[in-house]
Amino acid sequence: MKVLLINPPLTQSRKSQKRCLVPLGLAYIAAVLENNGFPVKILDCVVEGYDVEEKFDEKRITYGLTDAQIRVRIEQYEPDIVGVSCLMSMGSHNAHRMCKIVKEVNPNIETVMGGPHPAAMVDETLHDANVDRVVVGEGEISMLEIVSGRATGKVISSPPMNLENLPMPARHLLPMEKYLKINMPTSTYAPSNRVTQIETSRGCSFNCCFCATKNFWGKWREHPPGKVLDEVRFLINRYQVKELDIIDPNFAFNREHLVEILNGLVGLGLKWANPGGIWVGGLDEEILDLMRQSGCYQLSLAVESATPSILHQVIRKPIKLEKVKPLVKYCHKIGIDTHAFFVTGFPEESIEDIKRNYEFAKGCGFRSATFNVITPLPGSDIYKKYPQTDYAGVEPRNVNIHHSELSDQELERLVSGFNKRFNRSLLWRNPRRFFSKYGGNLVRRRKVFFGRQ
Ligand code: B12
Ligand code: SF4
Repeated sequence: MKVLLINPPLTQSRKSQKRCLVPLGLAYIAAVLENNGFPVKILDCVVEGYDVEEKFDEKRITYGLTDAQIRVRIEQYEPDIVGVSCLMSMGSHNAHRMCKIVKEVNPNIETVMGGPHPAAMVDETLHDANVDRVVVGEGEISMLEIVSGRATGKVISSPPMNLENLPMPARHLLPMEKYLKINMPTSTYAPSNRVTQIETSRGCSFNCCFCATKNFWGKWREHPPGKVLDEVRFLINRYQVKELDIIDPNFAFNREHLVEILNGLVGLGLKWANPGGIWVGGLDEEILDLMRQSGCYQLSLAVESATPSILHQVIRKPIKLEKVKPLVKYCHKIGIDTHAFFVTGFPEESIEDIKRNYEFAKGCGFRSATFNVITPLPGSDIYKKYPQTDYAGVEPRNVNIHHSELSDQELERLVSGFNKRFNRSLLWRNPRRFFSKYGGNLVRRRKVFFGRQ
């Protein structure tokens, strides 16, 4: 049984920073299959075709290998099973296109789709005749069951794993040097030139209304710290990694786990960030000191809303707003840069509530901030209330839930104004920091305007 795992090309707004991340989920699945004696390859269309851009529509591009190139790869390898990853709803059309190409090459190849989007939209995904099966939840055990011929039915799921027994991701099946060279990790601010992704835990025990994590992964679970630190040392020795891009959804959830990992990182000479956003409730001065000592250069604080009723009753994030300003001040004192995440535009928010987010971010002294418009993502609780059909448009720049007092255009303009004003003011406050943060973005935009496309 030969298996090919595909990470499809990405579609995104022309204005967004392109990224190129190691598809860790596929690498974990591949490791489990290899350990059980199955031949497996990973085709990451993003890293292999990073410079190939196609117009998707007036506002968006798709980047990655072309369909013709992908077809050749499938023909050459002749797999029996192809697994296609579909993490983001806004990219689901690309995952479906991969399955179509597979079936055109050979209709006898079995296609399996997995990831948060198909797991949330099982029936719709299976409505596509090119998709034979959908995996719901973590893929390692389910894919092993499928490849071993033990799985029955079109929808396969397995209970959350004990991560202790999970092997290291099969990075040897990926062109690691290419990721390190392209150097477009999650962090816009990465100061190092050899940055790679790592996971130290899965899931989250909270259930913020806009997030798909809890419903997909279940409660927070740890990779044992000793195992994580072995993996870090391996990354340093094998790939000369200088910086970790920690992709955990809630890295600061369990203090004991966090402290053990941070203590292990001290002295290794690495830098790290957790750019997806850190839980404010897990931070205090003692932890921040340890974070700094262990190489943390930047924290993105997931504040979400400056209005307590929106934060606690609508969003359901357990944090205390009064903690934020002193934490930001302390971060700056010890040399950690700060970014803030807000999500706004809930129908329950008044215009004053929406504007309060901007003022709060300014008042706390954050160096930069992202204000997102509430996006009903498949897999999140809020999606059940506001289901969407045009997934390509379900992204935090677009208004997908109508506001009671503002038109869609007014809301979009207001929020995009926050982003521009807040981050542009950094240019005048601190030009050096502005260019170190946004230099990469500016280069990319120059390419959009003057170069390819
Ligand atoms: C890294 C990341 C990214 C990276 C890209 C990752 C990549 N390789 O393509 C970047 C930074 C580009 C990104 C961008 C966005 N992201 Co993102 N991202 C993540 C993040 C933090 C980690 C993904 C990861 O590596 N996980 C760890 C590995 C081990 O898990 P995994 O890849 O999911 O794989 C496991 C399972 O999903 C499953 N599986 C996956 N593929 C397959 C395939 C098969 C065949 C099988 C059987 C199983 C399977 O098994 C794997 C092992 O258990 C997740 C949250 C999270 N922690 O999972 C959000 C997440 C995937 N992102 C999300 C979102 C919303 C976005 C954005 C829209 C956000 C934005 N601000 O614009 C953009 C969209 C980008 C685009 N153009 O499409 C949502 C998706 C929800 C949804 N329904 O759309 C998530 C779930 C976070 C959330 N808020 O809930 N993201
Ligand atoms: S947004 Fe963060 S804290 Fe909230 S449920 Fe998702 S991962 Fe957990």
